[in-house]
Amino acid sequence: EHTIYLKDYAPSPYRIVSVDLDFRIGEEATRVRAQLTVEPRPETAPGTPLVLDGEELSLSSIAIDGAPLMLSAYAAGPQGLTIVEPPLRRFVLETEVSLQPEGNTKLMGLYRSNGVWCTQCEPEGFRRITYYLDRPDALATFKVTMTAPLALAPVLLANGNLVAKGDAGDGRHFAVWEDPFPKPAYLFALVAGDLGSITDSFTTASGRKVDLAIYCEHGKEDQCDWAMDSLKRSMAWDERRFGREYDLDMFNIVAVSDFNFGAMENKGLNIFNDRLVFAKPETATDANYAGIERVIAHEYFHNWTGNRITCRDWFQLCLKEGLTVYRDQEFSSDERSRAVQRIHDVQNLRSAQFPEDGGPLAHAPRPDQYREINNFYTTTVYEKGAEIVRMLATLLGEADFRKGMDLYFERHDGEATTIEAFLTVFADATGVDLEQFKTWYLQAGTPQVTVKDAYDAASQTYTLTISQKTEPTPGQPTKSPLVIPIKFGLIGPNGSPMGWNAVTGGSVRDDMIVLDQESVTLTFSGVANKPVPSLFRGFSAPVQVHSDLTQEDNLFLARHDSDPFNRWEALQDVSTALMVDAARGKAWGNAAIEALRSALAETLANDSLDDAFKAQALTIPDESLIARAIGSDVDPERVHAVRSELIRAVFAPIASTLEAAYHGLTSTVPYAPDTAQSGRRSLRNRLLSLLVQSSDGGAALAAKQYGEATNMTDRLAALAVIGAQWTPEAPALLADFRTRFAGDPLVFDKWLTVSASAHDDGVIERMRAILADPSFPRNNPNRLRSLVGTFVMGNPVQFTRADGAGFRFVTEFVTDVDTRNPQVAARVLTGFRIWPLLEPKRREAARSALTALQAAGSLSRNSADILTRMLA
Ligand code: HT7
Ligand code: ZN
Repeated sequence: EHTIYLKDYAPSPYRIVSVDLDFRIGEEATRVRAQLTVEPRPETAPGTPLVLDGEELSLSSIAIDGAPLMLSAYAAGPQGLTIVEPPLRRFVLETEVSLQPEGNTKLMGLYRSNGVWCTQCEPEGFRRITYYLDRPDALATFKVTMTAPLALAPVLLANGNLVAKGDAGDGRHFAVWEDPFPKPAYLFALVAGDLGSITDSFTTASGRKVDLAIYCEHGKEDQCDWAMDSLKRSMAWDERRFGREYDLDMFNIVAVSDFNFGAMENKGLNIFNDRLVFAKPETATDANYAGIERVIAHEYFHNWTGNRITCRDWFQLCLKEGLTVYRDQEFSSDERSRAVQRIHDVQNLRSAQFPEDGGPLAHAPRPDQYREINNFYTTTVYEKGAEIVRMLATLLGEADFRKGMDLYFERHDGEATTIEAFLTVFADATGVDLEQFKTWYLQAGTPQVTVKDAYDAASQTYTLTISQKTEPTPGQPTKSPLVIPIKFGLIGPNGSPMGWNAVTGGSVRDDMIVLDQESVTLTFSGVANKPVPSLFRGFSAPVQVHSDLTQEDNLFLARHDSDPFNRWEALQDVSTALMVDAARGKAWGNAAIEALRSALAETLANDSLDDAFKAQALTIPDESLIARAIGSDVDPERVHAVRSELIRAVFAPIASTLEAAYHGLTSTVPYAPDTAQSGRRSLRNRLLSLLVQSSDGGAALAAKQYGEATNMTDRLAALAVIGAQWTPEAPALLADFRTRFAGDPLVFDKWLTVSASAHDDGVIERMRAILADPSFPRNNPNRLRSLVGTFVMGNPVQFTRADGAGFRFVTEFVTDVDTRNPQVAARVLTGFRIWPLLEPKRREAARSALTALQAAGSLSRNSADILTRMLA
């Protein structure tokens, strides 16, 4: 297969200055007439062909400056259109093509979802709409005319501002949209359909009024208020925190049911997966509300980081995605609790990105080659990309980071640019050399940081030896040292922070060590007592730390660290160490369990901690984290058993305390998705989950909560824990849930998620039956991912069954779905990335399922690329 390399980047010899598109929608075929104003670059040699991208298009006419082209003047093929010898001056290329949105199950380009015509163009969907330079460095202004039957599509939307509309005869109407901001084709969007809406407005800091609207299927308007509220808060936050105002007169959001991703930041017309718009207390959980808020913010923030300043090529994807995730994380931190948000983001990084970075699909945040760009919308590009920006902010400090961002917006507005240019603005704004820091973008793998310490009472010196090493990853056998910011503090025996007189041996600035070599030994003088070090406060770098801290040290940190993240982390480390030991056959002692139990009970009773933090502190690390801590020859069934045993050992003796706390958190106030209420519910539901897993009465309590719940957060929490444990109550509750919310597809997704999470041996047969039901919507990404995506990522015990049944179920699913929606198939396939870590029998079963899939041949480029890398 064809590989694309960063080193081959070259601008196109022709520029498209402006685009005039005319869509006729709602006829047998959709017809697209495009007038592209094209000019050669000054250096373009005469006779250089113009090569436009195009896929699955049927060309019906072609002309230059109004004159039809002879057959010999152009060539139209499956990949695009070549104009053999274009004029060496500005000219207008006019093409007309027809498309079949109704048959477009890939959901890229123009397709029809639930009766609504809509588009998805990132990264390479525009070429499925018309012949074009479908690359992010081709910026042009767009004018879009749409004509459609009024009855089928009373709403006609595109990017920018509405400039004209009217009657088009024969029961049809038209609308004309103009976007004054030059943009790449991947930000193009249109929507045509019969939609309801809610409207509002926002007045910018400079006093401009922006009309806001959210469009959705009729009858769901009342579920869009939270999204609108989130949008207005996002707009205000970007002004406050980054000085960024919105730039058009209107901002529209459309919710659609069939969407391959979460949402899309098309200029002035964001299109959303409806699961990230709709919310009402009876059907959406607190996590759904938080997710909507985050993604609405994320897409809105792209207007500056992505749209006004875009990527030169797709290798630079994390220029917009890493930076925008950093911005949405900061927004959530400012709107909610910073510590809780940080814990949440790190949990996600560890359970999704670390496995990617340590497995066969590892790649640099800025890769230098790809076969299928759709496979690089990864947690490495997004979440590790955000961590890199966060480290930059940590290293530079808030004020200098902001100076750099201001310069970025000033210098690169209106451009398609690179990671190098992004780093250069910070170097220029602050004078800091970021050459070595850039390695974070170029190198794959999670750095392993080892810490050793020693205290010499006689000389009152304390030494910290810190080393880094990154293991080889596919295609990168050797690694160089990274710049690693280590926020830290030393804690004295009484739990208070300790100072020192001087440090030698490395770079320490205030509360930050900067590790930029393979190893340093720092010597702190004037340290009165042996301290306990608190390192990587706030998770200041995306690394895995190996320290010689004892369980006692960690329990000490859990009580005394002033950094809430590290207090949480210390408790996680204590329980992880116990489970890793047990999985390796080393039984835990009573004293160790008691010590953990009392630390957790103390946390629960501590009035100075907020509920959401307590909920996270009482979370036992998930099975994927334990598996990674074990490192090789993992038996997920054993991991599951050890985790369940630890939960029982720690919590069964204090079940009555947990139950009392659970009842104490009961609330009768009307539901609101705010921080305090959702924190309270998360703690109460955490306690419920622990009770179900550790006490006899737990399941009955959960069944009661399920029946009495007045909101989805509480109802689903109860159902999820019963479903996962597959207690005797499970089948009846699942059946009730399905009928109670029949007709709500987003609640059906929750039912599918719970169904796919069951640990019992019957789960695969039940999933097969669900998929075989003729009424199952087999082309809807949300439904497919809720069932099979959850199974692959969230049910390791059954997915990695030693008899291979889980693996085979998934490869059969991939074979089927791949023919209709390769993006969904390829993403599900990435769940196999854990296979090299498994014990030999399971590893062999996985390998055999993957090789059988490969042998069957005829996979899409998306799935074939994942499979090839998985088996390399
Ligand atoms: N920038 C958007 C990415 C996206 C996407 C990628 C591939 C296929 C479909 C897609 N839909 C949206 C979303 C974002 O990161 O904001
Ligand atoms: Zn994004």
